Amino acid sequence: MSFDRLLQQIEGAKIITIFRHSNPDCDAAGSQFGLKSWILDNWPEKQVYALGLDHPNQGEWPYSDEVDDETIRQSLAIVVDTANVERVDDQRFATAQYIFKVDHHPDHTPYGNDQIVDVSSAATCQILSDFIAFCKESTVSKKTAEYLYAGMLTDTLNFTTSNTTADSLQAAGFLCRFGVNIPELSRTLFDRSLKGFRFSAWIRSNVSIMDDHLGYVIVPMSIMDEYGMTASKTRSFVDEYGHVREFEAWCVFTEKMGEEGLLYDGSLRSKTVRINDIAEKYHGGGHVNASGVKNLTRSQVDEILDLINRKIHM
Ligand SMILES: [Mn+2]
Repeated sequence: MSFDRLLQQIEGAKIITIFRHSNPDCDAAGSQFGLKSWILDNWPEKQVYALGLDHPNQGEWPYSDEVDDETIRQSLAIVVDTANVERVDDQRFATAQYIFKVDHHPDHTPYGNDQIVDVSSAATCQILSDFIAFCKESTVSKKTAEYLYAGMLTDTLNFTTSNTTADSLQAAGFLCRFGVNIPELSRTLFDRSLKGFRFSAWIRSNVSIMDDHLGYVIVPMSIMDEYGMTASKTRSFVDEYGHVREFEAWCVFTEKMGEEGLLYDGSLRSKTVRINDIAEKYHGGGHVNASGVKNLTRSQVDEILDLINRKIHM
């Protein structure tokens, strides 16, 4: 059983480094800081470091630790929520003594010495919650529980995504027993700034609609500047289109300057049609109903919209 092996590795390691993907969402940060916090709840003498250069742009998270190369070389590296090696934020993970991957994305390119990959889990935080429940009688601080709960809440969009299951709710329920402040945490994660409130009005009023069922927008750099939005923050507004009865799929593309002209990154979402196969054709990927694409030309954006639209009508 893989939970056994993860526990054994943690018990046996003096130094543990925890890595996440670049441009971390709350599941990446939550699983990373939740695991670090839980290890220290139970083994305060261990050296545990959470690494990564980028800072999450939702919720409130500690800043990453800084460690030298030698410490990483001597460590057990646990990489959370990251499907492939290229996406790990801090490539020094590869130099660690032992590498353990914990993830819920499709495992196209396994890496490391051992792994727990469960694609039926709605979040990596759900896997870690199950892991902690498996480690009976362990200490779970409120902080640990809140980090993991935050990852579950955001990856499942408040337990509404198609991969939310009874097991997800069970895992969240388990965490809440350790004192999670549900309304406060929810406000920390989902309340928006006035700036964001205003930008949501822009993104709603500028939606383009294909055949009533596909809503999308391509956000120019000038608009992101005007509203003080980064590209990744802008794409996170894709959820603004997620509650329109007529929409089967919805996308937000952001413009950027590439070496040979304008390029586009996109966030793609759908209710039921599969879109990650389309994303994979265009340097992207992700979950069945939530994927991302990068570095597209303008005509590739149109191709993707056309492919999604055709799939809706299949
Ligand atoms: Mn995740």
